[in-house]
Amino acid sequence: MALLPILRYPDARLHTSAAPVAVVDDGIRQLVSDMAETMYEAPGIGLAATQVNVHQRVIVIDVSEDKSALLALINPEIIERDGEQTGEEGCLSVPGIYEKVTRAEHVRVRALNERGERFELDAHGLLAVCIQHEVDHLDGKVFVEYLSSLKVNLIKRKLAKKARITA
Ligand code: K1U
Ligand code: ZN
Repeated sequence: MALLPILRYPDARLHTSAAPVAVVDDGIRQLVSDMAETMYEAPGIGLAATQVNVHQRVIVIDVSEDKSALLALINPEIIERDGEQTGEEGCLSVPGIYEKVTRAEHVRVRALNERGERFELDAHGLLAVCIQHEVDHLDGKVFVEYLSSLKVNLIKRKLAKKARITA
């Protein structure tokens, strides 16, 4: 097990489009395990491999209260989206920033599990939001890119100031 360093926005590597996983092997299972440990320690409810500078299509999510429902999605594909919900989102790569984003209320996702088996999952509410947020990371998109350029510039200035203080 290992804690992985998380890239911070506006690191250009967060804009990399991740490649599909060819084979779900022990290396991928180790990545899932390290990502889960990193997500729980942060703490967060999701993490995409992109955020730990691994550009393969792997995400982990746990939206349960007691960290009892770890979900690993390998090569996730959102195959249905409907409805609309607006809620505050955070991001471990954009620490301390929470902003409202509108997303689909329901998604159906197809993915591989840690054994390389294909499965489909219907998600609503927070789980649906988290899946959309993490799949965006794999496509090189960070949630602040849904905001106005005015807000994005403010956020960049805030993060730069924080980085100067903590350096
Ligand atoms: O991808 C990430 O950066 C993780 C992110 C996931 C997410 C949160 C909220 C809406 C959409 C996606 C986070 O986990 S931010 C931290 C957070 O939300 C949280 C932290 C501790 C307890 C509960 C939530
Ligand atoms: Zn994020």
